[in-house]
Amino acid sequence: MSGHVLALSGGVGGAKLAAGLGAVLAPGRLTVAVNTGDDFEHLGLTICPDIDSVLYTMSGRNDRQRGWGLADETWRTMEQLRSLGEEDWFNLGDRDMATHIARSWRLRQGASLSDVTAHLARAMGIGHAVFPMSDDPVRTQVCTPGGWTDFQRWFVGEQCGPAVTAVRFAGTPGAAMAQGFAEALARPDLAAIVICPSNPYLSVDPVLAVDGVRAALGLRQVPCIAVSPLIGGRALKGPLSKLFSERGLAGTNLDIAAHYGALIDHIVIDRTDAKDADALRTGGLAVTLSETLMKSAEDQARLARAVLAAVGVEC
Ligand code: FO1
Repeated sequence: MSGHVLALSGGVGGAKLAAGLGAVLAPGRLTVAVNTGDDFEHLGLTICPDIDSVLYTMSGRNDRQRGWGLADETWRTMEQLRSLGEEDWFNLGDRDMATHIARSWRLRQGASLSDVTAHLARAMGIGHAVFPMSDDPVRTQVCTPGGWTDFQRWFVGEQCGPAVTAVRFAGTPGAAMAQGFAEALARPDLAAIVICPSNPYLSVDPVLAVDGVRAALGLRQVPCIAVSPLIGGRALKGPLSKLFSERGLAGTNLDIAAHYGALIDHIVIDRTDAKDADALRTGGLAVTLSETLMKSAEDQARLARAVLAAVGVEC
């Protein structure tokens, strides 16, 4: 089957699969709806880390070593800000800063986040649609022993150190799906929905918390396939494995599948986790084993092809 593909993505890992899907699908066949729960205002700028990761990775500009931001980055503005006594816990590269300035300026002129993101995607030569999950502000907050904290303060400022007892998405309910996201979900030629290998609690749940998303996924007429962020039973980067243990969970693919429940029909897991396949199948899911590590653009495209083949979508 040909048709359109809708991908739900968070930052780094999700962005890599989004880039792979973008590379193997003809221009215009992919819509990526991106988590904006990580967004925040910093030094007068609107920062949208997951949108940035998706745009930079889909356009091949991302820094693979660091995992976020642009390749070939310099940090002179940051040094200068530090010397002026400004906050320096969140690093803004010189070239990356241009994205935040352009976004903030256009938002201040009255453009929506969808319009600004579409403009940035076009400017970066991306031939697919990239939308924020919502044009309304949604802010992920984590509850730690010190109380509720904004996501980036905990993630970058505290290096994910304090234990998390609860997560909330301020602005939900009440945040509407971005029009482009809602339109992609309703397309008559929609062939599949892909949940990218992002953190289910911190990156995918905010997307699912947007008004109408869970209901629309519940009524889907097409397969919804999730790609597990686990490799060898652990998240490669980020706090997912820590969050699992803080919840008293073993943190295997069974926990990922249980978390998504009836929202998914199919899961792609890494070959190193083949031992989980039988139990997942017994639970009613179709399972595809693949190499899910994405070190290069070729890896991204290979995994994208495996995901699309698993749900019978031609590329
Ligand atoms: N992540 C860090 O670990 N440290 C940083 O200083 C940092 C700065 C940053 C600036 C712009 C941007 O778009 C992303 C940035 N990130 C940084 C990544 C970001 O905090 C997280 O990777 C995501 O929010 C989680 O998906």
